[in-house]
Amino acid sequence: MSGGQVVAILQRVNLIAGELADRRTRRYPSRLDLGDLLGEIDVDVMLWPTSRSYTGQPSAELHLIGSLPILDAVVDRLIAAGGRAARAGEFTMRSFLAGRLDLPQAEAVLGVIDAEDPGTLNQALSQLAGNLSRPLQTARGELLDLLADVEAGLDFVDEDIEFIEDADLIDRLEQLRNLLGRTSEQLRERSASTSSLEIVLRGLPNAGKSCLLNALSQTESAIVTEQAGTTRDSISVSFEVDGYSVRVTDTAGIEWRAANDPDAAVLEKAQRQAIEAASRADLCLWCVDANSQEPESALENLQAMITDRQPHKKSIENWVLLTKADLVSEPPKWIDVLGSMGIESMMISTLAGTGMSELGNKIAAAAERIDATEVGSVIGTAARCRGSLMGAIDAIVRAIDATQTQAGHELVATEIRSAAELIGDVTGEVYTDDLLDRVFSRFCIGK
Ligand SMILES: Nc1nc2c(ncn2[C@@H]2O[C@H](COP(=O)(O)OP(=O)(O)O)[C@@H](O)[C@H]2O)c(=O)[nH]1
Ligand SMILES: [Mg+2]
Repeated sequence: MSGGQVVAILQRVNLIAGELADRRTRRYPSRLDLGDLLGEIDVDVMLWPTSRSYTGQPSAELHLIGSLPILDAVVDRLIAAGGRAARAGEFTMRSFLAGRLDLPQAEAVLGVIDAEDPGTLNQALSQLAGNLSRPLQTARGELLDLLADVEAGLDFVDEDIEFIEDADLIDRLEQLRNLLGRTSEQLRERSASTSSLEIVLRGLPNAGKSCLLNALSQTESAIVTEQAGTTRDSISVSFEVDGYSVRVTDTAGIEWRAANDPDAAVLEKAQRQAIEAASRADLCLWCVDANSQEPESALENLQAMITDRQPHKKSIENWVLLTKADLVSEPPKWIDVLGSMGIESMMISTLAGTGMSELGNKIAAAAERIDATEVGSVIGTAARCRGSLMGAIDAIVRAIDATQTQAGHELVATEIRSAAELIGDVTGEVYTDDLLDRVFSRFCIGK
């Protein structure tokens, strides 16, 4: 519970008897009568009676047995006594409004709650500890100081009094630019390390998967031969497409052998690894040689595999790539069959480069979609801040430029002010209801 009425409500339901002895944070062992059916239960009340609490308001926690009917009854009693249910993220939002947390820290609270692995938890904890906010607040304070100096100079322009030398101004702006550059680089690395688009290449042996991996990543990571069955272990390469990080995994071609075949065991392992990789992917690219005369049954197999349940991911995308387009004069007839099955397909050639830039664009678009839907909270901070930080850096660069070219201190002041405002957007110094809505609606109730 949080708010000015906390103590009054606790007194009304007799969880706290009489007046408080003092204003200290303490535990009140107590009992609450829930009527004939549920009887009287033990409730430990932890009370923060002053503004020295998480939310910056009088707050209380009730510790009691966690049975749903009892919890419901207790909440009903508190509401009847004048409380109301908290909205999603409201406790953290009150903490933010009380100035106890800034926005990156509020988002980090959500990050701590949502963390699914030690790496993300560590990022969230360091963000909560202010590792992101501190440099930003320093930068904003420094910008406001510079702004004061520059504007003071403007007031005394006739008297020829300078409050700050141009060389000094440039020097300090450059330091700020570097500081913000490092911060935005950290944010970029952070989102790259956690939210890359996972692409898996699947298809028959010799369909051109390994060539595609090499072409997409512009590396020679996978061995390419005319011999079918060259790739056994899955190979992953990470790289960037339009600033989005993607990771492509090349897998062994789809192939099974009779149990008595000497290669059966290794093939089976390779197949399992490929299926496993595909089930974790965001995007599965099914490579089919455009030269092959795909019989109806092969297409149905492909469709079955594509529509097969993907247990780990809800929104996996599947595209079919018709490879080696340079060897055919026109698209094979069965490309229409794919269309009628609702499967998206495109022709490519890694040799001639056909369709490769289109494929790159589509991959970037998919990465953008994933980036928008899968943002974790701490990553959410990165996504929310990226634009503002880049904008602030640009404004500082323009301020440096304007100083160097003697374009006038009015212009310099405008740029510095806009940089400070953009950083204020990030830390939540300046905020709108929309922004708060976007940040706190992602929380669950009671956090
Ligand atoms: N003409 C042509 N040949 C290709 C193309 N892509 C791959 N190949 C050839 O097809 C064969 C199998 O390629 P590879 O990438 O190893 O197939 P994978 O088994 O699916 O990994 C190799 O001989 C490649 O040179 C292409 O776009 N055009
Ligand atoms: Mg291969």
